[in-house]
Amino acid sequence: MTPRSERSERPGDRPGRFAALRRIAPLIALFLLLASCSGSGPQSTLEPQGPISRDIDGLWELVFSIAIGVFVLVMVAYVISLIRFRERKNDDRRPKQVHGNTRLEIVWTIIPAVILAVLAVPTVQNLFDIRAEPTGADVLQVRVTGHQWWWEFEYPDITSTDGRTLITANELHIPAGRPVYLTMTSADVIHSFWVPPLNGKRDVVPGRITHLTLEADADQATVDTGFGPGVILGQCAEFCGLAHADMRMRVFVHEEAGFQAWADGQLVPSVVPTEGVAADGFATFNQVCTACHQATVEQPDGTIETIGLEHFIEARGEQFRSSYGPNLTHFGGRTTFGGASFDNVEDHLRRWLANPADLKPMDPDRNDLANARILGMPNFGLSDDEISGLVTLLEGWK
Ligand code: HEC
Ligand SMILES: [Cu+2]
Repeated sequence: MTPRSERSERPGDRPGRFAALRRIAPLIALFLLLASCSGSGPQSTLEPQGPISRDIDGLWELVFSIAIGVFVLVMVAYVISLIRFRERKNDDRRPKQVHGNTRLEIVWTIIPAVILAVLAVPTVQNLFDIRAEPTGADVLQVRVTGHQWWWEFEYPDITSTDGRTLITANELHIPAGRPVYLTMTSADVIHSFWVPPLNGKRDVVPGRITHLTLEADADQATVDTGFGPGVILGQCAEFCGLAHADMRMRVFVHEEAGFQAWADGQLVPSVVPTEGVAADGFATFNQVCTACHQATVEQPDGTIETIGLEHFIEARGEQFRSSYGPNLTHFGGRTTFGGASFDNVEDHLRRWLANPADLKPMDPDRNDLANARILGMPNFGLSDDEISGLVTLLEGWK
């Protein structure tokens, strides 16, 4: 073995005084790059907007602060040893060799065990709290169906006088300060429902039913997270195919009165136009679009009907009311579409109707309606006039 004193005098070693620094420079750059990703992200779990997510965040803070404590202790001990016991010239001391020291072994077994026990108690407690079904008169029930690549919401307890339930897509409206109990399934593959500021994520599985409770703070309706007052972003968190990244959603948190007003408005049927381009649009809608989309409309003679194909999805013996595409009754009142990925403005809607897969990656060529297998909205080769009619119709259905 080469004696140590000789090693450091190998030729070529001297000019490399900064070699070590140069070697770790890429690491430092990477660290700075990653650090620049911090700051307030709209989908951060570290900025909870409700009691459930705050509990989860509390756990994270507990674990993190203990980890920091351990890190600091270890680092201080490490640096002290580096300095105090560093090798000096003509120094052939060897540290005292320790092996099989029972007292040490016991100490470093007990300390981690105690830390883990301290973490386990609140973690398990939290797990049970999060999973528990909320009770009480103020709980709002919502049924969620995940589709490739959009979210369908039904409010089973919000019904019109003629027995229709409230159905909407991608934009979930909830009252602040009330628990919202989600009963979820999927129409096709496994998705995952995730609105980070309101709770953790929960898988949405075909043929099964899973639950999740959302609750926003009582004053959340007025908090602007950068997307408007009370708007919170979420998205599918389980890779589910081509447009997984465009399977997003928005949660609109309202004060109680605002929520009731929204719900009442959603139950009002949209009007069938009798003249102008909108009437032409409705003719096209009836011909082409009702194979997949539903809309509740009031005919000129006052009759109210829901047009379009209804489709039920079965999970564990329960029927989820659904359709192949989003319910369009109040499409014009939604701020986004296509899995909450595009602002609902005329220009985007025109592009969508001209060729949906051009705006959002979808695979409608593989649609198999007979087997309820839908992988996106097809291009119907609509003319400019037809598109204008449909845009006027749908944007008018507020
Ligand atoms: C073969 C079934 C099918 C037909 C027919 C169909 N669509 Fe769609 N449509 C879909 C699907 C599926 C989506 C959801 C796509 C996504 O976001 O991933 C959709 C989404 C939409 C959306 C966005 C809704 C939202 O809130 O996200 C609009 C608007 C729309 N379709 C309009 C139409 C119009 C107008 C027609 C008739 C010209 C039509 N669709 C015909 C399947 C269909
Ligand atoms: Cu998904």
